Amino acid sequence: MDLKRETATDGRFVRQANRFTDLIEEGGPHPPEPGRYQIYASYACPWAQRALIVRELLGLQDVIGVTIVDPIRDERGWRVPGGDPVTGAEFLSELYLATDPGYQGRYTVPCVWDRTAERLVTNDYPQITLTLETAFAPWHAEGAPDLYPAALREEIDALNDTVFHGLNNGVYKAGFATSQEAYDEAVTGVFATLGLLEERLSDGRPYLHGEALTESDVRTYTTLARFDAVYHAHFKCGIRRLVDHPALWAYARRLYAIPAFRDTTDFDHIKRHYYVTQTNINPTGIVPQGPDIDWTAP
Ligand SMILES: N[C@@H](CCC(=O)N[C@@H](CS)C(=O)NCC(=O)O)C(=O)O
Repeated sequence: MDLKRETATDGRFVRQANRFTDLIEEGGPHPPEPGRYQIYASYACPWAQRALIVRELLGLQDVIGVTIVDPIRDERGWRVPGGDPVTGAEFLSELYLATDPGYQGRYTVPCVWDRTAERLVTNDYPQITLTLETAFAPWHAEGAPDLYPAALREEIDALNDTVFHGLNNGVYKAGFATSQEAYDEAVTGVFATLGLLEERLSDGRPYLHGEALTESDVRTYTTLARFDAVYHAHFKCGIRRLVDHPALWAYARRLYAIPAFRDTTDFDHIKRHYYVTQTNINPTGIVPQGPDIDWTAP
């Protein structure tokens, strides 16, 4: 994994911008339609798992397809084992290059392919879940949760921003830092954010915004699910573990008990992907055993 382009001169990790940011929206070139869009995702990837969770929570499985890539990536990027039934692609790069032959960034999941236009619409991960929640509302299953209720959007956006910088991307900033200062700053931010969330949940509320499950819970969960298994050691986020935060750990297990969260959490893909693929920070590619954690404990 070559991160030169995403490393600042002071050793900080600076994530690349999302190249494809078209919207799926009524009246635009990519209108919402059942059967038209395919999501490419890895169970290993926290950004992609968000989309998998939301798709299942909203009951959109028959409306939007999913192709899961192999957790191990080599220099050719993500691979579709056996080839993609929708496009025939063997590598995700084929979809990026079919859409933009001059594309030079990383070929990332999640991304969404338009089967009618035969091009990528978006790899803009924060927008993908919001699109499923809003543009696809006419196809939500009966009784599906409203993950992005109009009355709470400002609060949700604000918390998502804190969680992104301090936690979702914070662990990457710690893991990919190439200077002590950059690492120290990032890891301090990660644990400050965990502390903040721990405190927020300590009043006994089941979810971050109260009684109702929202987009903020989805975004927080995918980092928590990887925390002790990967980020604690591999990304050097070692000050404390998730299980050392009683309210957060109970909250993470509460989410794991929901099928959409549990079904899309694959600890084997997660561990093999990070430890085998990110040889810049784990040159031997050895996948550690453990930790022995019971996510199903009551
Ligand atoms: N699209 C975003 C976030 C998605 C992302 O980073 N996905 C990772 C997996 S967690 C990926 O696909 N990486 C491919 C690569 O590094 O070649 C980005 O470009 O930073």
